[in-house]
Amino acid sequence: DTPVKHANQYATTPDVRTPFATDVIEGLSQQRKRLHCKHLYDRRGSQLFDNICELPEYYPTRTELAIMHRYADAMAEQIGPNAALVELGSGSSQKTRVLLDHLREPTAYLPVDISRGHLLETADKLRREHPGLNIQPIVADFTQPIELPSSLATEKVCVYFPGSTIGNLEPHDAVKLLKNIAKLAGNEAGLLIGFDLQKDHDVLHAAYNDSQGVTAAFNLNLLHRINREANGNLIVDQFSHHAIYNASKGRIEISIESKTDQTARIAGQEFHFSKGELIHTEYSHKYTQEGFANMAASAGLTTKNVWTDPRDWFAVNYLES
Ligand code: AVJ
Repeated sequence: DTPVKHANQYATTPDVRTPFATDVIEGLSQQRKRLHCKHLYDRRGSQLFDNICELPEYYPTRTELAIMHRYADAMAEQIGPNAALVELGSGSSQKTRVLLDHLREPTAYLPVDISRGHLLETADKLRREHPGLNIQPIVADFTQPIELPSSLATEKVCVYFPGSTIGNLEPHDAVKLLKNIAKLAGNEAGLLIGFDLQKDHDVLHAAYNDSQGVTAAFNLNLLHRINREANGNLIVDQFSHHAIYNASKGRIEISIESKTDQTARIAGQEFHFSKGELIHTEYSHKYTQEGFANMAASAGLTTKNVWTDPRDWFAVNYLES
């Protein structure tokens, strides 16, 4: 007789855990609870982030897009012909379309993203728009060293890293990532990167505390994900979105706040949350142009060109090693 199997082995075998559940448990076991921001971008999270980009208060996406429209020709000129374009954290690749439309005979486009479904969908869409282009999506976490297909060994590579995604990383990790990029692209390393600039604190605060609550839904979606994928029983209504600008660190600090004293089970383990306790989920660093150039220099990258918008709210830089 075959023994009856349990529907969910993770519920009954706490030692067998998915990488996601392991990460969640590790983060929630810390003195200061934290959840890695990469986990915000499941399918639903990626959709919600796309919605954030449309919000009236969320200026970064449309500001960067305007910079791309205005200077894509100059950027293409700077990058030069016959480059393979590697995009990190490609999301819905909106800005990439602008760049690809201006690049001179790009040899390939390799979007790298952690959200598989989202990545493959956008790759398909782009294939229809650029039928001649060699498009090779790579499902990967770009904070880990990235391996490119060996077919690119001799190509000139330009890494495109838009969206101020680098702002998620603390300076030490940002430098590590920039070093990885410099290595990845070999001798002819090129990096086109977009990052958010320091500005009026009210503008920053509003961008991460929108009136429609989309940013809150994006942040709290992580709790739903834990319930679904790590066998949690968190009551999401008993938590709230929290985002403040830390001026001395030049960053928005996003957390999930517990509204009450409460206990929950996740992957067979119990966690206590005190009223007012914060679970850190994401940083969004805001730079000065000079500060960014210094950080890049410490990773061995030289700033070759700088493009910005009329209000100096966002910057796109081209760097080489
Ligand atoms: C994707 C990291 C650029 O920091 O502005 C937006 C993420 N989180 N609203 C940002 C985010 C909440 C976003 N990045």
